Amino acid sequence: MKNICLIGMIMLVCFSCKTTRKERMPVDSQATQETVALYNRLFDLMEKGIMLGHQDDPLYGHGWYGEDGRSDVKSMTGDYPAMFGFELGHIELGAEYSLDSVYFSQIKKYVREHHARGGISSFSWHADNIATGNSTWDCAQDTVVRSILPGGSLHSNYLVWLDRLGDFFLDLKDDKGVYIPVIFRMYHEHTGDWFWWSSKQSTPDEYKQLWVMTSDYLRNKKGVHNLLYAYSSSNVQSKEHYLERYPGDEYVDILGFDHYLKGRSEENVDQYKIDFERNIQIVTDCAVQSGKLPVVGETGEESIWDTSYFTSIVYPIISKYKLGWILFWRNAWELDKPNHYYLPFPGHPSEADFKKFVEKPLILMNSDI
Ligand code: BMA
Repeated sequence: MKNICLIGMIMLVCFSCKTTRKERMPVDSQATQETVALYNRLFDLMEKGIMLGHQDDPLYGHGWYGEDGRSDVKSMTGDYPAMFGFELGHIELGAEYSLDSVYFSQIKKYVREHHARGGISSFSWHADNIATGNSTWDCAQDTVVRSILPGGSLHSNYLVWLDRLGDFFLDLKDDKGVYIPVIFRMYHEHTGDWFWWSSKQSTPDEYKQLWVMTSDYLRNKKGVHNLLYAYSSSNVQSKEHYLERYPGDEYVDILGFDHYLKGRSEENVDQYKIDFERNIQIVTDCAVQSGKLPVVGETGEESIWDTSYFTSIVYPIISKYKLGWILFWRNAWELDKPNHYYLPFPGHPSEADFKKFVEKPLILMNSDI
């Protein structure tokens, strides 16, 4: 009898552990079953390692544009990154292509292909400034967010933009017509001051309202239920700083930050290491407390001057933490941006270092997931 009780108790404990592990629910209570599965898979994958992400990876790279099947990462390592980042800027205008001259139809195609081989896609959105008609970086006013909130003069115009955004997500379906779950890292780097939604351009309360309005509209009005929502600050100093504009646990699934190594001096490298690690510490602490997934939303060193950047700067820091992924920014194809790349390409002096980084068992590529 005693033994039976003991076995029963063990089974109960195991069962409840299993159910707790399976019970991670995204903030959208109507999230599709594939979206719930993706959220849980992300936590499982985090136990295995850190996924490599690269912005716009299959669309173009250093010195090429629109060559089906090509990727700078694949050319060097033989595999795609586990995660693709994509950019939606200008979807709000009803344009056919993004601010980086990429057709949205091509983005959908690569999301589908990547999904079919087990890969994951994440989206950023450099939306234009609706008040001036200028770019996302037009941040001379501190009234744009206020004007698009309910009651604001541009509210209804902005809802048209959200309609177009929502329609894009609703068009992400696999060949059986099932919605493909993706990550939406919206209104990113908001603790900086270079976007119209940033810290000098809106109050914390306005930013939170913007977040809530956007996700409520996508979920409840547009019926978009294939998104996981990622919150991604820029470089922050403390937990309080990180959470100052946080819309709340019921609106965010994933916690991240964006921070870059800028400049070639030793001093800058040292400062980057300190800032990068502090941000990882803040994000992982907050994520553990709230049960969210911690990630590095964006990072990199433009042109990768430091030929041991990946193995001697990034790896020693990230390998101390549990992180869902680390996403490196794009390798621009534009002829007027020859130095705008954040991962190497064949023949680049940092290629060998990047390959060593990717070969680490902790770094997960497409075939590892
Ligand atoms: C920035 C730069 C820009 C680009 C924008 C959106 O960081 O790469 O050239 O237009 O992201 O992708």
